Parts: sequence; structure tokens; C-alpha cells
Amino acid sequence: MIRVHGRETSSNVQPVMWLCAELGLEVERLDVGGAFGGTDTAEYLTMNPMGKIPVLQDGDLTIFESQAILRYLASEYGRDAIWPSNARARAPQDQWMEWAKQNVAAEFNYKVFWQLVRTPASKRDHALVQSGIEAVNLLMPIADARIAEHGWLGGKTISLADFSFGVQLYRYYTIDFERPKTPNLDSYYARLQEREPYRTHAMISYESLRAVGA
Ligand SMILES: N[C@@H](CCC(=O)N[C@@H](CS)C(=O)NCC(=O)O)C(=O)O
Repeated sequence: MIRVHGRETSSNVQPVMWLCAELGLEVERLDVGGAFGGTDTAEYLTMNPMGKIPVLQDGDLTIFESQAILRYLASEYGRDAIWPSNARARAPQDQWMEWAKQNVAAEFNYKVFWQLVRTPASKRDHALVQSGIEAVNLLMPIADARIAEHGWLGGKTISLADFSFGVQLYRYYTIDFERPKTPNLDSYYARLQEREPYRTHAMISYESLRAVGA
């Protein structure tokens, strides 16, 4: 039995749970982190010295870092299309997977989402929000062009490139700010919503995370 430590509202837990569902894996998820706490115990820190979620346990294997967990699950249980065994076929998917995490998650989640949802308005850093929005205005058209050409972020089929990115899109499309025009990204997001695993694990309300006065 695979065990995932991490609350369902975490944008780093959601890609892991979504992938498990796409792969038809049976998973036990434990509510840890945020209001649930539990990440600062000696036992938890043995699994992840960073005290962060998610942590994955599969038999005697314990790993942290969501991208590493995704790669492990797809290598161990995935079909080739989602994470090819051939290094040349895998490289572009890996590139876009990192692109999404290093750029979209960093700029959108940690600047725009965090400031607008998780920070009281009185403490909001407006310059940070603005710099995040400006970055997102450059990033999303890049994704739009990639999707127009290939259909998915990683290539012609859904792959690991889509998971962290797809999770960010739920927040991107549901918080109120001015978005650039990206028709191909819009239809990609509509296609994601047709997938039951995406609806169940990525489209999770973040209202419980909202700061008082945000
Ligand atoms: N690079 C790590 C980041 C992990 C991370 O920052 N997780 C957040 C939740 S999204 C966390 O543990 N926050 C503290 C908490 O929820 O208690 C990963 O991708 O797994």
C-alpha cells in the first residue's frame, strides 16, 4: 500500500494524488501539514528533514520532494507515454515538468496566490503581486504556444509535465486577477477538467487556506 503524508489542499500533494489516481494506484493519504500539524515530530523529520509535505512511503522506500515522488511513481507504475524509459523521449517532458515547477509555481503560487489568498490585505506586498503577474503574463503565453503545437505541455499525450502545471491552473483560473489571452491554454484546462482524477485531486477548494482579511 502506498502512503502519502500531506493535506489535500497542498499544491505539492495534489500532483502526487492526481498521478496515483491516473495510474489506478491504491493510496492511503494522511492529513499532515498546515492546520493538521505533525511535520515537526522527530518521526516525521526522519522521513523529511525539511518538515514539508508531501512524503511518500511505498514499502521500505520513503521519499520527499514532489517532483522526485512523481518521477518514482511514473517510473515504477506508469505506462511509457506518461514517463518514457527512453532518455531522449523523456528529456522534453522532464524539461517542461521542471519549467512549470521552477517558473509557474514559483511566480504564480508563491507571489500571486500566496499574496492574494494567504496574506491579509493589510500585510499584502503589492509590488510582489505585480512582479508575479508580470512574470505570469510572460509564462502563460509560452505554455499556450507549446500546447497549440503539441496538445499537452510535455508532448502529444498527458505526461509528468502536466501534473504540477495542471494543479497550478486550478488556482490560476479561479482567483481574480487579469490574465493574458491564451485560447489554447483555456481549452487545455477544459480538457483537464474532463478527467475525473484531475477534478478529484486538483480542483480542491483553497478557502480553508484563506487568511483572515485576505
Ligand atoms: N519542494 C517541495 C516543497 C514542499 C512544500 O513547500 N510543501 C508545503 C505545502 S505546499 C509545506 O509543507 N508547507 C508546510 C505545511 O503545509 O505545513 C516539494 O515540491 O515537495
